Amino acid sequence: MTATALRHDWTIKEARALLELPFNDLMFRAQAVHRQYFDPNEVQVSTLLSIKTGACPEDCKYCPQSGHYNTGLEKEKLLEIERVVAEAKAAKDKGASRFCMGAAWRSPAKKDMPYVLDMVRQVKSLGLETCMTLGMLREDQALELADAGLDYYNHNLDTSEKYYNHIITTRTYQDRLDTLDNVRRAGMKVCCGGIMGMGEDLDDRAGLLVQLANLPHHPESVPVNMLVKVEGTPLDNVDDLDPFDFVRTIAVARIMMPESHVRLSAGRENMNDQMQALCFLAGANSIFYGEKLLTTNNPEADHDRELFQRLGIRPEQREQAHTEEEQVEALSEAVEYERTRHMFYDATRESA
Ligand code: SAM
Ligand code: DTB
Ligand code: SF4
Repeated sequence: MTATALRHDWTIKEARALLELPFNDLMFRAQAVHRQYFDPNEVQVSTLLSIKTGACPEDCKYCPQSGHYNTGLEKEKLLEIERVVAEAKAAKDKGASRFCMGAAWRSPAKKDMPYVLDMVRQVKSLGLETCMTLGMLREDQALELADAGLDYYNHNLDTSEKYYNHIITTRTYQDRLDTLDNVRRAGMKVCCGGIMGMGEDLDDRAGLLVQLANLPHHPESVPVNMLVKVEGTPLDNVDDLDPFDFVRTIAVARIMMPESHVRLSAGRENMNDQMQALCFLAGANSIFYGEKLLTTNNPEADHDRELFQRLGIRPEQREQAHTEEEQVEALSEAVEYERTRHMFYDATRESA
């Protein structure tokens, strides 16, 4: 079978037609595409940590961390590097392959960059993939992060261009596209998606998917978040999205961006196991794992392990999961193994 070709010329009409397919037809098509590019029983696992919490100058209406709304959130300064590294180690021990660090900034300040770059280097040296989401990036900042070894940068478009102004007024859609361009040109992988359930209509969901799929390169990672409604934010009382419409969005993301990891992101705490299983069937193959997202709750790690087991899902292993230390250890184990074989000539020993 020839693999579905990657396209960058999707129209809203096409995306909308996919979203409106009979549910079973859509699931069948999404699963067929998924199997051309991925092992259907593997899901990538990332853990999130908020490295700077609250008091954000932006006014994103969904966000508990915006300083414009009173959500009762406790603010925190930039975390110390040792604390971040300890959290990353714990995430790795629990089975995460990627560690994502998020800061409630409009963009990183000059004084914070050296700390952030050090965090990237130290977390990476543990053998984890690294991801950061720090707000808007200039070209020079993106290059610095890439040089430090940052693998992924997360920056979401959140919704369609048409609905965007209803959700955020302190930065434009074009600002977001510019950051994505800077990240891509610096050579990092792009993590970019959006939020469903903010009162958007079908055309807005189609519009977001078209924006993502028509980028010059599809984002390697596409987080699809279900709005987590937080008291004190303007979207606290918005109507619930039909859960099937959420699953449909995942399926259409899978069809339009067949090579990307589609992440079933925020909102799993309010989804039952059956709904999550439908999302995996629709082609989601990545999750956030660990009890906390940035500031809100995520399912218990034990519950996710059990769900994976019940569904026969394995956590995806990263291709090069080895730190320098692990490589040296693996090499000395190999030498030790050879030492025990009679054909091995050991120049470090005197001949018998
Ligand atoms: N300040 C940076 C930025 O906005 O780019 C990084 C952190 S921000 C919290 C990262 C993303 O989290 C947002 O773009 C949004 O898509 C998602 N997010 C924030 N609050 C959310 C909520 N209540 N429900 C679902 N997703 C949310
Ligand atoms: C993304 O798309 N979702 C994550 C991550 N990227 C940074 C964040 C979800 C945040 C949910 C609200 C909170 O916990 O504060
Ligand atoms: Fe700030 Fe990011 Fe929250 Fe917007 S989404 S208010 S930029 S932390």
